Formats: sequence, structure tokens, C-alpha cells
Amino acid sequence: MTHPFDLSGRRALITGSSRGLGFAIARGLAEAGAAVILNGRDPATLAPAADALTHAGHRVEIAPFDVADPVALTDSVQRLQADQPIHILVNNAGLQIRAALVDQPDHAWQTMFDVHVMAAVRLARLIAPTMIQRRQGKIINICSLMSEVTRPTVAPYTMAKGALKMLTKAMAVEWAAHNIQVNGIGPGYFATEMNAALIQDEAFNAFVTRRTPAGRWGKPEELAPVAVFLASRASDFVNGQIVYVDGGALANL
Ligand code: GCO
Repeated sequence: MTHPFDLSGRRALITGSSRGLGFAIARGLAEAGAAVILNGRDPATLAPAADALTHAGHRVEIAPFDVADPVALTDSVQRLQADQPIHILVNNAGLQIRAALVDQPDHAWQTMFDVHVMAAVRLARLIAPTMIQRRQGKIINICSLMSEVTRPTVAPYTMAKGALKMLTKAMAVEWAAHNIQVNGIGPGYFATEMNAALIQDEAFNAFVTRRTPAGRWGKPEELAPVAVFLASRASDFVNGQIVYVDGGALANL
């Protein structure tokens, strides 16, 4: 009997995985035995990420497409599923647009919804039927602290991450009977490129370390083990949960 966290024989698609949290999750799943499919908009940034994992001895494919482009997404996933299944889907691709709510134009709201929510819907709509046929599947949606609480200037992102939390629960209850487990991960403040401007801002840095009981920013590699758990048979009776990896931020007044 292999270890409950073993992902040998599994194939995982991780969106937005050329860098940051997505790449860390892909590396963690690969280290647990999964074959990983890296996704990003730009093949030029996917290649070095794929090379790094290949050089580490892992099985890697690349799938360059923009998750906000329904045609490219559909074509790519149909090709990926033509001759072998996708056992694990990690909806990680995301971006942030920071501005006062009244200054956020329509396209900011639409972009946030397209990237964080509709991409997850479209990918699951294409992949879940094959998981239903096989009676096995794992879907992990990368939510956020902003799925629960928020701060000024990130209203569109907050809207989208709140929607993604409830979409996670909707997917979970829809497909649990088919042995598909759908859960979310809610990262706290992590040191990623998306947050570079915040990390370099002394006042914001002080805010994060004050609001986070652990007193620091998270490291991307600290998120991967939770993704391995939710991608493995160790979580076969876990459905519709959002696991917050936040250094205690949500527990803190
Ligand atoms: C911000 C950040 C946050 C974090 C993360 C927290 O502007 O406050 O981008 O949104 O990145 O989402 O969970």
C-alpha cells in the first residue's frame, strides 16, 4: 500500500504555474509523484519552469494558453485529454488590480471574474466529465484571504475570490457522489511577484507582519504540501473545504 499522499500515476494541470504559487504547487505535486502540466500565457516563461522540473527528474508537459480565452482554453484542454486523463486540476491562475473601488473600470471587474471564476468553470466543465467517467478526480481552487475578509483597493479581486470560494462548494456538492473531491486553498500574504510592490512598501510590510500572528510573509513552498494533501487519496473524504494557509491571519482580530 503506497503512502496516502503518494501521487504516482496521477497527471495534474496547474494553471498559472510558470512562477509564484502555481510553480511551487506544481513542484510539490511532481515531488509527490505526479506528472505535471504547466500553464501560462507566455511559452517563454513556461520553458524555464518546465526545464527546472525536468532537470529535477520530474515528468512535465507545457500547455501555453490564456485562461481568460475560452477558445484557447478549450482547444488546449481537448488536446491534453485526447490520449490521457487529467486526474488533478488546480485553478491557480490569477492577477490583482489595486485601485479605489470608484476608480476600478468595468474591465477590471470583468477581468477578475474571467480569470479567477470563469476559467475555473470552463476548465472544470471540460475535465469533470472525464473524472465522472473514471469515478476519480481532484479539483483545487486557489482562493484567498479575500475569500473571507478584505481591505480597501482590492474590490474586484475580493469579489472574484469570494465567488471562487462559493463555486468551490458548488462544485463539491455537485460531484462528490462521483468520487470527485473539490476543495480550496486560501493563501495568506505570500512573498510572490504579484505582491512585490507590497513587500517593498515599508508600511504595508508592517501591516502584514502585524496582522499575521506568525509575524512574516508566507513562502510559496509552504503552500505545496497542502496542495499535495488535497490532490491525494488522503483527502478522499474532504469536500467543499477551504484550507487557509495564512500564518494565523484569519484567526486574528
Ligand atoms: C493585496 C494582496 C492580497 C494577497 C492575497 C491574500 O493586494 O492585498 O494581493 O490579495 O495577494 O490574495 O490572500
